[in-house]
Amino acid sequence: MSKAYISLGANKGKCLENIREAVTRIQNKIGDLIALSSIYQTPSLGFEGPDFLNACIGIDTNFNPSDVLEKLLEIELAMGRERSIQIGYQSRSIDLDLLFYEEQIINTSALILPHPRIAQRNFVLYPLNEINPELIHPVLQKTIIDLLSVTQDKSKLKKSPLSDWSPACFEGGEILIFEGNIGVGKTSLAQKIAKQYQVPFLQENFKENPFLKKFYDDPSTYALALENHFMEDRFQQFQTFVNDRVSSSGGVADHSLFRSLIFAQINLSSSDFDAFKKHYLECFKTFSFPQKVIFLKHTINQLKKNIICRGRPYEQKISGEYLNKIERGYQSFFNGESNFDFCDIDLSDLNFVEGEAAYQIILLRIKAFLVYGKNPIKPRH
Ligand code: PH2
Ligand code: MG
Ligand code: MG
Repeated sequence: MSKAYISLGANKGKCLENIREAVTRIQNKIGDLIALSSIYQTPSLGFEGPDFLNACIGIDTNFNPSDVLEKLLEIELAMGRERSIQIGYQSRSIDLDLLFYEEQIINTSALILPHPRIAQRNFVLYPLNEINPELIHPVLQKTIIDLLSVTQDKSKLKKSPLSDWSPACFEGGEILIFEGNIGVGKTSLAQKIAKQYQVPFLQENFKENPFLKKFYDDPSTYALALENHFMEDRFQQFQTFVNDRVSSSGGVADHSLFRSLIFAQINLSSSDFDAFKKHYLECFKTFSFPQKVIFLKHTINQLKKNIICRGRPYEQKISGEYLNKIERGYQSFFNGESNFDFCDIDLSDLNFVEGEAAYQIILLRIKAFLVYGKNPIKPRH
């Protein structure tokens, strides 16, 4: 897999739709989306014409640079890009430029890499800086953020008011769910995202489960009561949350309904689990809702640290072995799942609580997933 960065621009026709469609086509034909900038409204540079909308994306691809270029041109053509023999730039319905392909430097008549005018163009530098400020230009040997600070381009960019790819997921009333192991950071991240997008937030009601403390003291005695209580509570909470939303706007939750299945399978005897699952499926038949799921991952060691750090006394007994079992439970659940969109985000080198940069990277991934969720984005490493 190689990393490539592409600039998208349009100043003719339905620009926003064209840019969105181009990203979908790139994702289907060239590679997985790993980062997606905001959309900027930019004055046309180098010729008289309407303002552009510009954005940049990062992808992981198995194609070589000239194949990527060829496919970008095919997409431009398929989307009705016209090139006239007129000299100089013309307005265009879509323009897709290959900016970088790993650190490759290429200089042929068909392809120049990196793209020769990156450093002179705010409409490229701004969105690139948003998705990877530390990316090094292999010819100029400067980072994007450094290029931005010295560029001669004085043009002013506005983050497009149409922008942020307006998460279609929320518009359509879907619930974005954060899932993952105990202590992975579901609540903190989900809360931050809900605030960012100003959508309602549903938080797990764990404090009111009277069996939780008892379960950690004596798992086998209290497992069934615990899991039943959680399941009923979760169905009830989700029902209220989904029904109460204003005009079916979306929402964010820090847990799922299926969390009950994953934990129950680990904690219950197999006969208890069979009955439990039957009950779950019956409830699920009468109540389900559109959802997108983000599966957060962390190392077991970090989970343990987080659990110590948040200091809930009854959780301090949780063993690495139990956390491992839960992690495997999630893995096998997602491996078998095809009923909803999900993507995983590995938080092991992304501390979003302390680092704003890490949070921004996570946000970009989530945005890409919300807009183009059909093919889950892959983690960078
Ligand atoms: N593309 C050009 C020339 N000028 N100006 C803006 N603002 N955005 C562009 O994408 C752009 C341009 C040539 O491809
Ligand atoms: Mg161009
Ligand atoms: Mg071009």
